[in-house]
Amino acid sequence: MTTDTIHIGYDDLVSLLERIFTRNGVSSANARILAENCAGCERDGSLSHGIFRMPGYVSSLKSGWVDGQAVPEVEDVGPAFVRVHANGGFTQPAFFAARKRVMEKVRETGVCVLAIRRSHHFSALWPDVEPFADEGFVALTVVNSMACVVPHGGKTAVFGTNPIAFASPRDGTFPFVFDQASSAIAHGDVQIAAREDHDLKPGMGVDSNGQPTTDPKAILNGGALLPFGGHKGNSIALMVEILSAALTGGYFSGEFDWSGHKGAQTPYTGQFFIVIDPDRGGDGSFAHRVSQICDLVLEAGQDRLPGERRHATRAKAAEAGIPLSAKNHEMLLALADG
Ligand code: NDP
Ligand code: PYC
Repeated sequence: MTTDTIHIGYDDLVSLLERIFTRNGVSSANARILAENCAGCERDGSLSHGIFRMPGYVSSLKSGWVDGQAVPEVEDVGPAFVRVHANGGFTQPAFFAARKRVMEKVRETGVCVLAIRRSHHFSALWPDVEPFADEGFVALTVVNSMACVVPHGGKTAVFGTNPIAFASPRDGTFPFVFDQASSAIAHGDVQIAAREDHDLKPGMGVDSNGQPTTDPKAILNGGALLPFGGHKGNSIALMVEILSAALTGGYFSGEFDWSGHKGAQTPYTGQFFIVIDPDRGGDGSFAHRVSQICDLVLEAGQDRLPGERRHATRAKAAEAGIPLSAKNHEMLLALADG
């Protein structure tokens, strides 16, 4: 094995990931969607949800916990409301199945809510909202995950790392997008820190005795994460449970039982979206106004806006290819051929 880095084109990475998914029982339509999503994360430098996740996808599929062949059922439940039953499959194919109907409703009514249930989300959220903003719409999404976050002042994990992502068009450049966990750190980054043997910053988690720790292994082995920002992040995490599970009809982060599926890693929960046409009834200045506030933030001294690092990484990958360590490339080849 070498320690060199190779550079792979986006399309080649998608094909390789697609092969891994189909080899592990995912239908070809679902495999394409998941491969594009995962390759997009790697290309943009969302490394906690790029190819790092492939062994987890495979392990969950092999355990029988998630149905790679699932065919989602889309239900039209109101002039501005779409529900999807994912039938135990991944969230992204369920989202794709509903996307056209959601867009039609946003064009018809100015707004649409999308509630997906009985679904597995194992990725970043920005790929779910950025395309709406590319088409001129504002989109917000939340998803709950697996119980590993203790409520503020609490003793046992109730919440998932419950991310929230928001996308808005703005003038003259790529959309404003942020995508962040409501825990102090994403679970994926704790796993990466444990693998690379480095400590976390203080304030991110507790050990199995509820004591603050910076050791990622202590968090992973019986410990838990904390919400970001104390009681304020706590309320966001709770809101995510309400929207992603109570409203959609999915499971809370601590409610599903995967103990009978050794190797299962994908949270079996729900996802909520709201998509808005910002120019409905307005004067058409929305994207310009968003640019104005973004400029004010930068002029006030913020280094950069969320999303800028991803887009810079994406631009670099378009020129030079997506960098993969030889070790990771070998890992993918082994999953594809092994
Ligand atoms: P980060 O803290 O890395 O980043 C959060 C957001 O802040 C990003 O939009 C990022 O933009 C932006 N940002 C980071 N640093 C700065 C800065 N200095 N100035 C301005 N903006 C900044 O994200 P998390 O670790 O909280 O989450 C990582 C990923 O994990 C997310 O994609 C999330 O969706 C995913 N996740 C998925 C879960 C699931 O259940 N599927 C559960 C939990 C997390 P940029 O990307 O450009 O750096
Ligand atoms: O990184 O916290 C995380 C996470 C949970 C589920 C998928 N990613």
